[in-house]
Amino acid sequence: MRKILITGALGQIGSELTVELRRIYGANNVVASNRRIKEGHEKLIESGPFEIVDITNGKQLHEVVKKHNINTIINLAAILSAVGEKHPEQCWNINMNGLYNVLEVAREENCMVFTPSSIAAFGPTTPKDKTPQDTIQRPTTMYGVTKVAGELLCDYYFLKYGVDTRGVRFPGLISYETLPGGGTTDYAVHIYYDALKNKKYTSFIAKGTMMDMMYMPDALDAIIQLMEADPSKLIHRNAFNVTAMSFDPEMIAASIRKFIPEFELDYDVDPVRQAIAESWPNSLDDSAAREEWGWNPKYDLDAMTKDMLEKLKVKLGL
Ligand code: NAD
Ligand code: AKB
Repeated sequence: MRKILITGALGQIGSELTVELRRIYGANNVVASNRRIKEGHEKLIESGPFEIVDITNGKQLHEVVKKHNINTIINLAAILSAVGEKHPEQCWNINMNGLYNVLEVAREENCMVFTPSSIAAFGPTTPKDKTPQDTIQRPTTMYGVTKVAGELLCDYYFLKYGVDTRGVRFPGLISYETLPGGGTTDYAVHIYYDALKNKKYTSFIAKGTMMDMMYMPDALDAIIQLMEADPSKLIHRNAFNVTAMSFDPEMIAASIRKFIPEFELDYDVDPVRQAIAESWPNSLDDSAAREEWGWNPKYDLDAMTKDMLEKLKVKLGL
């Protein structure tokens, strides 16, 4: 029986993953945690056990793991790329020292650990198209540095201590439940809100900038499928390339125009986030994930746009 602790559970992924895991494993077997309570998450907090856990506080984390007999930690607490460039020291502390605490507690209490990596683990010298699973990883952001180091640290804990660590390199995730937490791919979420509210969006990412993306239901499937995968089949563990689509701002705008024909897109490019985007791949090769644990996303760009617009319309009361 799984007893799961989710760190950073009130973020973009955690707020939806908690609900899905509680549906599958039972509400009492999924402990949600975050370093602080965030407004708008009352329903989630009341739907099962919830604890305040700051992952940079190893003692607090350890106590909660012991209190709930946790055997699986899904570590979602992190600082993302754009915020990470504003606060590199905080990004290093949470993403690295926090992960170290998670792995140490997992080693002592015999827990499995799932930690997402990112397309940010690649850099400007990585092959840009169909980026292979095993390739050059020399990122130029603090976030990317923590993601590569995190992948290596997770491998180390598996090889040295036998901790069952697993992870995927997520692309930009698009969802309607919780806004993204300060990344470079966030434009691809904001565009849907503005399309519905104003029929117009000003992109901080330039025309022609291709990045991998994925709709949240597929991201949740990726986490659950990899967590449940037969360990004897896993060659890569930390971390698998996964993707569902690759587009630039013009392509997502064209998809939105299929549902809102008068939608307009213009640009006010942010040099910091644009430089980050340009250092990342255009598209990933995710064949290792497909071969080793059956990864197979369901949503392409138009299917995602249709669902996003329908769900957001209801959410925004439009
Ligand atoms: P998010 O920023 O939306 O949520 C992170 C959560 O962690 C927030 O609720 C925040 O309050 C919490 N947090 C921050 N510091 C903490 C600490 N010290 N202790 C405990 N909680 C803390 O992030 P997300 O989008 O849900 O991402 C989760 C993971 O997935 C991260 O590792 C991120 O790098 C990775 N990822 C996300 C995306 C994406 O597009 N969302 C893409 C690739 C990888
Ligand atoms: C970000 O833009 O920082 C994240 C990511 C791709 O890791 N969405």
